[in-house]
Amino acid sequence: MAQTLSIERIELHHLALPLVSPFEISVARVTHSDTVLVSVHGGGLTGWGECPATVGPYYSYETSATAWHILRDHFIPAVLGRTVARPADVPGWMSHVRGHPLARAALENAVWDLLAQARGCSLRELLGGERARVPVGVSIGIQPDVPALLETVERHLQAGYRRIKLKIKPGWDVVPVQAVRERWPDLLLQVDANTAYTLADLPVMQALDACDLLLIEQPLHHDDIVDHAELQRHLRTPICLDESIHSPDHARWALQIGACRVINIKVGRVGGFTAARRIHDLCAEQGIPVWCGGMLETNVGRAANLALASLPNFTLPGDISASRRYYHEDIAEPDFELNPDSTIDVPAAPGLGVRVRSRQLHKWRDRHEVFSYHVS
Ligand code: OSB
Ligand code: MG
Repeated sequence: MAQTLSIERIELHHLALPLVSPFEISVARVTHSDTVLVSVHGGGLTGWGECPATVGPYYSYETSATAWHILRDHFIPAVLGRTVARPADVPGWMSHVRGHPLARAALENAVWDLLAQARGCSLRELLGGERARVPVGVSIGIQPDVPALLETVERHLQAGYRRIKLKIKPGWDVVPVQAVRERWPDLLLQVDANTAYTLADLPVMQALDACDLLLIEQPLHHDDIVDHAELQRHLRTPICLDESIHSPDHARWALQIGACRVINIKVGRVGGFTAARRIHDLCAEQGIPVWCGGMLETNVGRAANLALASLPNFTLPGDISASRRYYHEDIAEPDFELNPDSTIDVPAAPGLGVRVRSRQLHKWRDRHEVFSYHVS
């Protein structure tokens, strides 16, 4: 398509937005978002992207501070002032920088939003997504004890979620998972260890294997695929990789050696929509189901996740819950609601289909920087 745009200005916005309730995973306890939003301005339009870094380098090595530095000093200078015709042009402009996928994705995805708006189509359409609503579940953090866990699961089932993911760690695994399984024998249930185990924990994994789980997510080291392949050979339950898959090549290598049978695609972790879509296509060719992971995003990142999850091979429910589960006052509107069939509607308005609430942005923004392109 001939529609091109000049990238005239890019802004960075850091937000510290308190979560409705703290979220605990094996490696960290999260109480608020530590998000960098990127806005890309051109042709009178503004595109948004979210970098959902965690408070410290716990999920990956990136933090909001490293993302800010890499965006300001490396990615933004490589993109500012360019003329863009297709969003898939953007990764090439940034390919000389190693790593930093969360930062990279935020900028690339903002350009996708901008170009979708310029063409008057939704991000879903620009990505080639097919579905107008996508199946979703809820991810439940580590709880203080089993009664609290059962109560939390019950509350989310009441709210309409039909798939539950439990965070586990050594000392919080077989007992709570068995308790949930006994209480709800037919529940679509899966677990996520966020890298907390080693091959020496095979007996724990075998006990979980008997719990009729949809999948076991990232049990072993964050940059391992070899031990995962060994573990998968001992389990009936599919292993799903999250932290270990950073690119289409990582996905191909993991599948080649049998390290997993399912992949969690997070658009940030793999560096943007271009890579995310490639992983989706690769998995589809190999008959490997994928699902869309979450990083406690604001509605900006949630809209992006919904557009991605509308692609046809996202057959398992995503970690994309209703807005009210995350923040009291989200930075963008409209809020996303859960449908009675445990789905969420994919935005149909142009671009991401959400609008940043400037009052909220100013209230929660604690750092802001503007980069303008001047022809010299
Ligand atoms: O491993 O999926 C994960 C949140 C922070 C870091 C890692 C993970 C998560 C989640 C959040 O599970 C799921 C959501 O956004 O609802
Ligand atoms: Mg995970």
